[in-house]
Order: sequence, then structure tokens, then C-alpha cells
Amino acid sequence: MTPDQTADRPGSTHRFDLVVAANRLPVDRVEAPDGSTSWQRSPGGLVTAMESVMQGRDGVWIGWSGEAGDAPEPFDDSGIRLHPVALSAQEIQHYYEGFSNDTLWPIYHDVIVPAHFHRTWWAAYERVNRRFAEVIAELAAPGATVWIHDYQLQLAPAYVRDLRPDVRIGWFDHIPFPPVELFAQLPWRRPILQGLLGADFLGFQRKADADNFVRACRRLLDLPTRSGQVTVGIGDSERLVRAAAVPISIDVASLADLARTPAVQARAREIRDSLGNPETLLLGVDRLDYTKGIRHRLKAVEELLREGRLANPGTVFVQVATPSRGRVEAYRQLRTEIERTVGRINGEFASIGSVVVQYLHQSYGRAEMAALYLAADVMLVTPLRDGMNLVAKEYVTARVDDGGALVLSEFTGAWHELRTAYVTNPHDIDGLKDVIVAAISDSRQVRRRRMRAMRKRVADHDVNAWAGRFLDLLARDSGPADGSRSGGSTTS
Ligand code: GDG
Repeated sequence: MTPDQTADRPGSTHRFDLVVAANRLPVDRVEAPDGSTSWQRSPGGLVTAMESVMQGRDGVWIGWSGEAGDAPEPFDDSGIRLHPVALSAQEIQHYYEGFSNDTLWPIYHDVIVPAHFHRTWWAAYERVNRRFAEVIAELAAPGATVWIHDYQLQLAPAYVRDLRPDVRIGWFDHIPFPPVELFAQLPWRRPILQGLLGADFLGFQRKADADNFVRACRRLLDLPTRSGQVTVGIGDSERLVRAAAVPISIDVASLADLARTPAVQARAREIRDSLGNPETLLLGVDRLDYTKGIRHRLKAVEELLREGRLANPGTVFVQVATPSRGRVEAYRQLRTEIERTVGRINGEFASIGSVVVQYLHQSYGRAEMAALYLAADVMLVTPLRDGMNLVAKEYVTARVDDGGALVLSEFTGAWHELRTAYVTNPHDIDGLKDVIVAAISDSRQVRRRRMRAMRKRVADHDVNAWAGRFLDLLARDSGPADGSRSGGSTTS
């Protein structure tokens, strides 16, 4: 979409009933061969979910465009008003790559790699959160609903409340919320909690994440808490902040429809053909991130090959590792390590014309992803820690044939819903190997039964249900702080 399509949109004085704020806008600027540029929708269920709730509701989405420097003018895309927020090149380094991805991300994912603390990064994080809050305050209609997303914007709820006490503020955490023992390492632990407590309602992927947040408020701020709620302020300014699990999902209908198209079905067969029609096609699809357990997965496959429990020819492991955060050192190191391991495995076990590990450091379109899901006999989702993991939900949804098998780490949010997956602790390499073998060798009936149960669960809890539930919980009256009326529900 281009900015000129905003011509018939409300002018700059228009205020919106629903204001969504996320670090990124749901679009990327793409350049055509002739040098002209346009905006393209980023893939992902969040955009679809927001589209369905925003289109009927006079909504605006506030976020960074993905490029350094001045923000483009606000514009429309698929009926959603998009309002870019500017980030300088240094703010991208300090607020985004630094504080968000090299301080918070490791702390919130069990410190799988060490977190780095820099006061200059924190200053940028505060500044950018304040900038987002100012735009939110400017664009929100009286009494509007404000929905802020994720760990990059934890201070914005309190800043918005200061500027606009009339609006209702929700925040959703896409990643885990860490146990207080890890969270307490953050030099800025108190202002972060105070920032979040500006919200009326906080949504998390799992009940354990909501509980971790509430416990941190009790331990680090000394606030009165009970299950799923924190009391802030005193006297007339006393209010309840509610915290509950609202697990995110995917756009089930559109992915299942895509997987049923003849083109995608044919492409799935073509993928298998081009790999030499292996007996077993294993698949991994992840952003190249140390939280995803790609190294553990490769180690398990390597050992299975060495032990002869998997054989080449006969087995192919396709690992799509989408490029991610390549300017953060821990991600560069991980990439080097993974590529070295893939080379070693292929060096030892491949033969001319048949690699064992097909490693693809690339991004693919939705149709290609659906075809890969349909082609795979076993999907390996083995994160060491993951808020939800949408790939697991996408895989089962794409299996419109009830085929395939899902190996799923117990450290994902998805495991709390997909209980008939082949569960694994990815740190236990021997256990992971046994689970992979079981997923390959169980009878067709057993695998289909497991797959059907997971497909039903995801179909009954799609992304629209998620967005609807979040907004319902946000809209609910908190009730008096003495707890005589209950706040939001907490589910696992
Ligand atoms: C965070 C949390 C939580 C990946 N490669 C391609 C591609 N993808 C898509 C997948 C999936 C999405 O990206 C990745 O989502 P995940 O949930 O697996 O992981 P994160 O990016 O870490 O997301 C996570 C999520 O937020 C939502 O709350 O589940 O726990 O970490 O949709 O399909 N899509 C396309 N081409 C690719 O190459 N089209």
C-alpha cells in the first residue's frame, strides 16, 4: 500500500477507539527492480487477528517501520491505519538490538546466553517507550482501548496512564515472563514492573508467566497480591492490575485452506521427490535463535545417524533457519556453530547426490511453508524456552491429512495445549533421540490419533478467539481492590 491511499482517511486530528502499539508495524518496505518501493504485509497471525478486530472498530496500529531515521507519514493498509514511530540508527542499536534483544531477551529466556547490561541501552529504552506512549496518548479517543504488545514496550503502559488516565490499557507478553530469581538480576527491575503496572490487564502465554509477574511485584515492590492480581496505589487512587494466561494462536482457517490447495499439495510431493523420496523427512522451522534448540536437535540427529538408528539414504532433515538479529553477537556465534555442525554431519554421513541435513538460512513464502509442513513426516520443535511457538500450531493445522508427527519441547507454551505431541526435554539428548525414533516408528493409527487431537485443540482456539478473549478480559471491570469481586480468570 502507498501513502497516497490515505487521501480519504480521517485527518491528523482524528482519534481512534482502538489503539494497538507494537515494536514493529505489520508491514515491510520492499523495493521493486525498477527502484520503486511499496509496503508489503509481514507474514503472521498477529496481523490477521488484529485486522479482524481493528477493521470493525476504528483502529490504529503504532509501530516502527523497520528503517532508521524519520518516520514515514501515517498510511492505510488493508483497512488498518498505520502510524510509524521514528527510531534513529543509534536507538535501533541501543533500544532494539541492545536492551530488547541482548538484555531482556536472554533474561526472559532462562539466560541461555549471558545478558548484557548497559545504562546507555536502558536510557534509549526509556526514551523510545516514552515516544510510543506520547503517540498513543495523542491518537487515543476519549475512553479508548489501548493494546500494547511485548517486551520492547514494558514502560509504555505507565507512561500512557500518566498522560491519559481515561483510557483502558492492556499489555500482552509474547515471550515468557521469567521467575523472580532471574528477573531480579535486572538493574532496572523496579521501573520495569512499575511500567507494566500502568496497565489494567496483562496477558501472558501461560499461567506460570502470569504467576511469575505477580510474584515479582510482591517480592520486589512489596505490593499486596493474590492469584492473578496486584493492588497498586492507596486510598482513592487504589486500583487492581489483573494478570492472566491468554495463549496466542494462529489463523487456522486460512492456513488449512492454503494446505488444501492443489498447488500446495503438489509442491509437497515435489519437495519429497527432489529430496529423493526419503523414508523419513524430518523438519525444523525456526528463526535462527539460541532459544529454539537447533543445536540440540542437530546433535540428536547426528548421534542417531552414528548409531545407525537413522540411515542415509532413507533420512533427510530439512532445517529452515530464518535469518534473525544478525547484528547481535550471540546470534552470529550461533549461526557459525550451526553451520559448522551441519557441515560436519553432511561431511560424515552424506553421499554424492544425497545430503542428510538440508540447511536453509532463508525466508520462504506462506505457501512454501505449508508445503514443507505437509511434506514432513516428523516436525521437530525443540526450544529450550519459548513463549508459545506458533510453528507447532501451524504444523498441526497444515496437516489436513491428519498425517505427520510433532516432537515438542516441554519448555514451550504450545506444550501446555498440545498434550498429545511427542513431548521431549531437549537438554536430555538421549531422551530426545528416543522420542524422535518413537515419532517415526509408532503405528499410523497412533500418530493419526495424536495428530487429530492437536488439530482439534488449535481449531477450537484460533487467533480470533485469542484476540477476542484478550479484549474481553481487558474490558472487564476490575472490581474493588478488596477482592470482593473477582478479576480476570487464570487458565493454564
Ligand atoms: C515470538 C515468541 C510466540 C518463520 N520463518 C518463516 C516464517 N516464519 C514464521 C512462522 C511463525 C513465526 O514466523 C515464528 O513464530 P514463533 O512462535 O515460532 O516464534 P518467535 O518469532 O520467536 O515469536 C513465540 C510468538 O512471538 C507469538 O506470540 O509464539 O514464543 O518467541 O508464524 O511460520 N514465515 C514465513 N517464511 C519464513 O521463512 N512466511
